[in-house]
Amino acid sequence: MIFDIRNETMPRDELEALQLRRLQDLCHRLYACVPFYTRKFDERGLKPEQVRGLGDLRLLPFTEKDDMREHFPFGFLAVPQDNLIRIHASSGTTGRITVAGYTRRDVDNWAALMARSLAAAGAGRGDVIHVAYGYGLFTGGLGAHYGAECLGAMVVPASGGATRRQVQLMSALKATTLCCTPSYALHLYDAAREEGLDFHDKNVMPLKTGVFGAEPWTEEMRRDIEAKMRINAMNVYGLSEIMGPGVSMECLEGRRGLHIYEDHFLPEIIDPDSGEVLPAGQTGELVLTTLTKEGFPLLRYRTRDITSLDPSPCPCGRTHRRMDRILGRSDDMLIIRGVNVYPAQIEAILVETKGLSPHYQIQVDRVDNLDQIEVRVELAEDFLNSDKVRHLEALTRDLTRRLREFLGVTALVRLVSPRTIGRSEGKAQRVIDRRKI
Ligand code: DLL
Repeated sequence: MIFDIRNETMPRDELEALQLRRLQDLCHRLYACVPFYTRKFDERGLKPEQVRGLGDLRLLPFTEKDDMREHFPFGFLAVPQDNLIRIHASSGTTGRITVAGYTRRDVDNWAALMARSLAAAGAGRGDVIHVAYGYGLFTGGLGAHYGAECLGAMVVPASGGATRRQVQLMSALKATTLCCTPSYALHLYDAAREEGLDFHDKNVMPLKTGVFGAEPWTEEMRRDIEAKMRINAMNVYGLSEIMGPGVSMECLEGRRGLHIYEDHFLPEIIDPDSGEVLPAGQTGELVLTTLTKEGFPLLRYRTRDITSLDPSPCPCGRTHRRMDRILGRSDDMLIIRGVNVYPAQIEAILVETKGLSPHYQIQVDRVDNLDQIEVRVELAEDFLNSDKVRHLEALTRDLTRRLREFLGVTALVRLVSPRTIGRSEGKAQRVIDRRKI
């Protein structure tokens, strides 16, 4: 079903005219209200009036995640702060966090875009939408929640955790749509089997659709989930800096690529090394400009997500271009159980810890459909020679606790003897990711 027929099927020429008007308005707002952008425009000798066509987008400056970190927390605010009604943040609780603030209209727009996404997956009034994305600073839970309400469906705000109870709830309340990460969906499936709840028996588990995202997954994983749960497993994409889930979404008819809601977001694909805009169809880094956001609007935000754009018409009738599923990242960010983790965050904690050396390796595996992260780190020579060695257990415990506190994920910590982690002549191989995604 198409939730917003007028905007989702707008003829391309009309859509592009709307995008241009919104881009021009955005440039004026940013130039007047956000000193970061005033400076960037001035450095280029650019005035907002010089943006006369969508092609002029490439004259405008990029925005990087580091820019947002440097201007933490409110440097990108474009409205008086008392216009904000909500804050979300990207995962991680250290200084590397980035926040985004939403005005009333931002929250309403987001709800409508998530409602579009759920409708594209086949959900509507009368559906029971079980939301097992985490509620909190992470955008998954509340994003899906407001979208489900906007659609007029009934929402079950389960959030993450207590997996067995979740599957019982799904059966008791007759959930028809599940929103969570694809790996958690598989974990729910395993838990249901243990509870004797059969997804193939639609009287017990009437689930028909999954709206999965927040981490990379493959076509093989989709087939696996669909066969196990007998559902349509649909891909939803988004990021907290831009809005949250609902930036783009697959439709049932096409199922190849995710429609980017182009009346709200302007996509480009660039070469991540040179920053050059790539021609249609080529694979590169996705860059997004927010056309309607009021609180924290962003110009040419470098997502670091690798994909391509497909301008060909879709059988569903939506005119918004589609992006391929995310093929990778142009930086070293890992997504562990839906939480974004940078190796540099781990390194920062290790170097702060007395008794450790700077030689470490991060191993990521998927066990029983759940991500597991192990941090192996060498003890310092002088620690081994000291009488503190009997405190090894305490050191392991302390490090585990601090990694959990600062990263938001539980890592298995393994302290190893000096010089046991392989050295490399070039770049150290810090991360071994054994998940097949
Ligand atoms: O993950 C928002 C979200 C919540 C999306 C629920 C979908 C569903 P962040 O925590 O800021 O926001 O992480 C954003 O997650 O840049 C991608 O690298 C990755 N990501 C999100 N959706 C997908 C997806 C949320 N469908 C980062 N496929 C993004 C692959 C995804 N990667």
